[in-house]
Amino acid sequence: GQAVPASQRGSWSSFLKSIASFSGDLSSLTAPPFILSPTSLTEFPAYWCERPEYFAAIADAKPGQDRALAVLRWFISTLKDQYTSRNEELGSEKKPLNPVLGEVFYGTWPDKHGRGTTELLVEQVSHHPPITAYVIENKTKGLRLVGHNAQKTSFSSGSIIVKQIGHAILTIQSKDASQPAESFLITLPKLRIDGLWYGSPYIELTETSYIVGGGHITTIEYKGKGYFSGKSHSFKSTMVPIPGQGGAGPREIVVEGTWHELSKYVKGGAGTFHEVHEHKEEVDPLEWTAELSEYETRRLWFLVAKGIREGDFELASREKSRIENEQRQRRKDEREAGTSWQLIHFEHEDSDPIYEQLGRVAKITPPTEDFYVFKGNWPSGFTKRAAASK
Ligand code: 0T9
Repeated sequence: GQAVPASQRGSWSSFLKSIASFSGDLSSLTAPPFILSPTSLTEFPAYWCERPEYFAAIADAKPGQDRALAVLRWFISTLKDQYTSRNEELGSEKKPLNPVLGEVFYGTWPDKHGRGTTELLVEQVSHHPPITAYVIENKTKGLRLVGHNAQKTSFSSGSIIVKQIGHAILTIQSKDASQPAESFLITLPKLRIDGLWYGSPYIELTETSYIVGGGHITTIEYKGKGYFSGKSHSFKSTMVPIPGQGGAGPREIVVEGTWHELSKYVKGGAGTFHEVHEHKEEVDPLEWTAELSEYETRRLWFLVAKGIREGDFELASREKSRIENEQRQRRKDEREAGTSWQLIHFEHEDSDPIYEQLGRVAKITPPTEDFYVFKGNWPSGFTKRAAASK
């Protein structure tokens, strides 16, 4: 464990032992201070849009294969931020703060070069197990991404294996209002967390994820060192027309490369498919107005995050315990009153017809998944801000 501070070696090795003998919800295990991140998982959905121009470009692409390629390009453009940014900014993967039930995060990316404003709304819809639901919307472009995330973790030969549960549905409003909206199903890759022994964990993506819609199925295979290209963070995506819905264009498009740097067409096209540039735009959080909940993530975790950032772990752990005790008390009060916590922005459904329909086409398993439907109730802070920026 070279990366582990000498005073925390013991607690790191007992943390690793508890991971190894444990499977399920890792978020509830207590980890040594050096590995704690000051950011809650409710902020993670912002990674879907740190390069808002690629999101907006989906609406501008011609329906069919061009649009399916635009969705793939946007998806690939998000992976570097989703899976390597903590390493780049904090030195290694870190353990995020475990959101409380009802925790929310709201933010925007400004309009630039006519791409439209993009809005983000996130709500923690379950604490045990942790489930985060989100919406990302660009109204100017008629784009809306709705999804939810949970994880199942296990331990295998020194690595943490994370199966992502949940999916996202991207809806594109047609410019011709009489035409129906188009939907894409996006599934999520599996993760392996390596480097634990040395105290410098990092993520590698493994297995397969899918994008289905626009008449096409894209299968994305992920490999680490020593496979397609011998490089870390490699992928190979294969796009084929949905049988009977192909339309014009080459039959099969294959792209290969690394998701954090450069990928190229190897079939059905030529040259660069996508190069990840350094310029990303972090989301601009809505201010804590009185109207925003006391559970706004940066307000809720303010002192915990301060403690972690400034190395005042006594402050961090005292505040974290205060938040957790308050949660236990709330749940107890609800049980005694015979009430239960009501979701703010979402409604839970046991199945998702779009997942079922598009998933069947690509033979995605499981054949059905639950879903959190967005109620459409954006807080009015978004409208105020949009008006102010004009
Ligand atoms: C959705 C993403 C997800 C969330 C995180 C596994 C993980 C929690 C979930 C999957 C985002 O779109 C993408 C990126 C990173 C994922 C996290 C990495 C991580 O380590 C944590 C887990 C729960 C841990 O904190 C494990 C213990 C820790 C000491 C290892 C660094």
